[in-house]
Amino acid sequence: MATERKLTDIGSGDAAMQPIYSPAGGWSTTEDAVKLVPTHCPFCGMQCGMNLKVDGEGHVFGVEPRDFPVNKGRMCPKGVVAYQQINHPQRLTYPMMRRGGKDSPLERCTWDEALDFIARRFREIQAQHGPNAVSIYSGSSMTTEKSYLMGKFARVAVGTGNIDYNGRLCMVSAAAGNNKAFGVDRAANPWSDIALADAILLAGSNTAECHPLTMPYLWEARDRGAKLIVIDPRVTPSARTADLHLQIRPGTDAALANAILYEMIRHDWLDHEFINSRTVGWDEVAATVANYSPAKVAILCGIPAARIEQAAEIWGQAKTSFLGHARGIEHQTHGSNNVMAYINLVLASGRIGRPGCGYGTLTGQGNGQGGREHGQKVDQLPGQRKLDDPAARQYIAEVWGINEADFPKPGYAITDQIEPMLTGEIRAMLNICSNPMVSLPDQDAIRRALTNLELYVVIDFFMSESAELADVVLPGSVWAEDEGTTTNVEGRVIRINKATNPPGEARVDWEIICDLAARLGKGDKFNYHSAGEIWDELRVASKGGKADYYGITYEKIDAQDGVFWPCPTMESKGTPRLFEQRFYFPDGKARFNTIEYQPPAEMPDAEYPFFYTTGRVIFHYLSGNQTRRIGSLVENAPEPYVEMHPLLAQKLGLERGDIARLRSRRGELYLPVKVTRSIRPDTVFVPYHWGGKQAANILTIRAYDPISRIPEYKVCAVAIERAPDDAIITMNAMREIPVAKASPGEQFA
Ligand SMILES: Nc1nc2c(c(=O)[nH]1)N[C@H]1C(S)=C(S)[C@@H](COP(=O)(O)OP(=O)(O)OC[C@H]3O[C@@H](n4cnc5c(=O)[nH]c(N)nc54)[C@H](O)[C@@H]3O)O[C@H]1N2
Ligand SMILES: Nc1nc2c(c(=O)[nH]1)N[C@H]1C(S)=C(S)[C@@H](COP(=O)(O)OP(=O)(O)OC[C@H]3O[C@@H](n4cnc5c(=O)[nH]c(N)nc54)[C@H](O)[C@@H]3O)O[C@H]1N2
Ligand code: SF4
Ligand SMILES: [Mo]
Repeated sequence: MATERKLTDIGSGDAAMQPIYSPAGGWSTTEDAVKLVPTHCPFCGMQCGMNLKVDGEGHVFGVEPRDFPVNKGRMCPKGVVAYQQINHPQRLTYPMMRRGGKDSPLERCTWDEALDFIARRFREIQAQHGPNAVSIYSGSSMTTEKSYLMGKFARVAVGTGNIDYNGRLCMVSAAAGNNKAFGVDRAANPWSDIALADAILLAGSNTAECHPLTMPYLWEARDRGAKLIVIDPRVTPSARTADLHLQIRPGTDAALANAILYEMIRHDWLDHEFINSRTVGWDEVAATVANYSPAKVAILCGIPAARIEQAAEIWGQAKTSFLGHARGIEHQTHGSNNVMAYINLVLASGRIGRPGCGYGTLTGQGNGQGGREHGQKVDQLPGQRKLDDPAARQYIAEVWGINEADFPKPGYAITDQIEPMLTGEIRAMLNICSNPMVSLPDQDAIRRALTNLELYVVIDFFMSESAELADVVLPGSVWAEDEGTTTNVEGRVIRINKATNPPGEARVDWEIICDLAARLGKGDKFNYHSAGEIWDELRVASKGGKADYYGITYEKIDAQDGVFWPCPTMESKGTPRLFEQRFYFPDGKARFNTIEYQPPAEMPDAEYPFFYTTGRVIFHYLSGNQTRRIGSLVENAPEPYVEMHPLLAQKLGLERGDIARLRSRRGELYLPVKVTRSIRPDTVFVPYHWGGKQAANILTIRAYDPISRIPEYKVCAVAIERAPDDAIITMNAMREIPVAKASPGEQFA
C-alpha cells in the first residue's frame, strides 16, 4: 500500500532526485527512481504538453512543461499546479449513498451496494415512466474514449435518448455556426498559422486569461507587424495591448459584424474570385448588410462609427488573417447567429484554407473538441454523425451490435431537461464530469429540478455543490489516473498517459460505467479491458464520418506529436489545415448565412437598469471545484466580486471593497465591489467559479439559443445597490478569508 502524503510534502526533496526518463528508452523501473510521464494539462483547450513527475511509490509530486509543439515548454499558472489535485486530501475515496431516502445522510457504502442500487432504480423508473425518464449528463473534461463511451452507455446500456453533455453550455453555438457555414465543426487551422497572420480579430475572447498559451502566437504575429483587433465589453489583458479595441455593448455582435462587412463592400475589400467559386449565398448577405452602416449601428453597439470603419480597414486590407471567437459572442440567445455573422467576414475576405489564413473558435474545456464529436451530444452519433441520419444510425448500430430499431427515442439537450425534471417527465440522472449547481443558469430552478429527481447519481473525484444533492456519489478518476486521448483547440488529437492509480477505493471512470452497464444486462457490449480497446472501437465508429479518426492510433499520436483529424486511413498523417480544396457540403462550397441583429432575451429597463455579464479569471477553472482547492490559486482569487466602472460606482455611491447587492428577476447576490476603468459603465461583470450564495448563476437567465440551446450567460439585466448594513455584517461573517484580502481591485486594476 502506498503511504499517505500530505499536500505540504509534495515536491520536497524533488531537486535531489534525478529523472532518468528518456523519450526513446522509457524509464527505469527502479523503485526509488523518478519517472517523468509525458501528458497534457487537464484544463483549457490548448492542452499544453507537460511531464508529470512520479516518485518511486507512484505518487505524482510535480510537473514540468514539455517541449510540445503547442506550448513549446511554457505553461500558465493553472497548468503548473494542476497536479496538486491528484494527491489532494479532499479526494473522494469511497462510494456513498443515502440509505434512508432523500433526508438521510450520505453514508459510506460498497461499490456493489451502490451499483446494484443504481441499476435497480434505473430499471424501476424506466418501467414505470418510460425509457427516457433516465438522463445521462456527461462532460468534455474527460478523454474522448470516455465521452464516446457515455454516448454508447446511454443508448445501449440504459436505453435512453436523454444523453447530453456540459459542452451544451460551451461549444454548441460555435459548432452550430461552423456546421452551417463550413459543413463541419473544427478550427480551420493549426495554431502555427496564427503567427503568420497580418490581421487578427478576436471577438468575445479573454484570450490572455482563458487561453494563455495562445498569446505567444499573437506576439509572434505582431513581431512581424500584424494588427490585433479585440471585441469585448471589457478591456481584458489582450484588449489592453490590441491595436484596436471595440468595447462593444453586450449582445450586439451580429450588428457589428454586419457593419464591418458593410464597409468591406463599400471599399470593395472582397475576394470576388473566392466568393464566386467557393461559396454560396453571397447576394443575400450583401443585401442584408446594406442596412448596417457603421453610422447606424454605432449607437446600438456603443462604439464610435470611426472605430468600426477602422476595424474594417485593418481586416479588409490584410493579406493574411485569422479570426477567433469564444464564449463572449457564443453564450447568447443569438450565439449561433453571432458566429455565422463573424464567419461571413472570413468568407468575404477569401482568407481561409491557406497558410496564415484561417479561423477557429477557442475551444473551452480540455477536450472541448473531442468531447463534442463522438456521440455524447443528444442529437449526435460518433464521428460528428447526425442521430437523425438513417445511414448513420444503421452504421453505428452495426458497430455497437444492436438493431437500428432499438435506438431510443431522441431526448432533450441538458438545458431543455430542466423543465421535464421539474414536471417529473425525467426522474433520474447520472451526472459525470459536470457541476450544474454552479454552472447552469438560474440556480434556484436548477436546485429545484435536481432535488425533484427520484434518483440523482454523481461521479466525481471531489465533493461538488451538485454531489452534495446526490443520492449516490461515486469516486471517479482524475485525468492522470487513466490513459486516453483528447483533441485540442486546433483539432489535434493528443495522448493522455496514466501516471498513477486512483486513491483508496476510487476507480477509473470508464470501469465504473462498464460495471454499471453489466448490471443493466449489457455487459457483453461493454467488455473492455483498457482505454485502448475503447479507442479502437471509436476509431471504427468514426470511420466515414466527418470527424474521421480511423487512421489515428496511439502510436501515430506519439510519433507525430499529435494527429489532426480527419485521418481516414492508416497511411494518412492527418489534416492540419482544413478547407484547402473544399468545404464539407456535397458541392464543396462554404455557406454565407444571412444574419439580422436581434436583441438579447432580457434587456435593461427602469427596474433592472444594467447589463450583467459573466465569465472567467485566469486562476480558476469552470465551476471551480478543481481549482478552489489549490492554495496558490485561492490566494490569488479568493472570492467572486462585481467589476464596475468608476462612473457607475459613483452613481451608486459604492467604493472599492464595499458590498453591493445585485438583483435580477431570478435572485440576488452580495458581492464586494471592484472599481475599474476596464469595463463599460452600463455593464457589470462577475466571474462564475463559485457556488452557493456566491454563484454568479443565481442571477442569470434560462433563455437559450433556438439553434444551439446554449444559455445566455453573457447578457441579462440587473439592479445594483449598496447592500443593507445587516446583510454586510452577515456576508463578512460568512467570508472564509479576512476582509482585507478580499478587495481584488489591487491585483487586477
Ligand atoms: N482561466 C480559465 N481559463 C479557461 C476556463 C476557465 O474557467 N478559467 N475555461 C475554459 C472554458 S470551458 C472556456 S468555454 C473558455 C472561455 O473562454 P472565453 O470565452 O475567453 O472566456 P469568458 O470569460 O467566458 O468570456 C470571454 C469574454 O467575453 C466578453 N463578453 C461578454 N459579453 C460579450 C458580448 O456581448 N460580446 C463580446 N464580443 N464579448 C462579450 C467578456 O467580457 C469576456 O472577457 O476558457 C477556457 N479556459
Ligand atoms: N454564468 C456562467 N455560467 C457558465 C459559464 C459562464 O461563462 N458564465 N460558462 C459555461 C461553460 S463554457 C462551461 S464549459 C460550463 C462548465 O460547467 P461544469 O461542467 O459544471 O464545470 P466543471 O467545473 O468542469 O465540472 C466538472 C465536474 O466534474 C469533475 N471532473 C472533472 N474532470 C473529471 C473527470 O475526468 N472525471 C470525473 N468523474 N469527474 C471530473 C470536476 O471535479 C467538477 O466537479 O460552465 C458554464 N457556465
Ligand atoms: S494554457 Fe490551458 S492547457 Fe496550457 S497550462 Fe494553461 S490551462 Fe493548461
Ligand atoms: Mo466552456
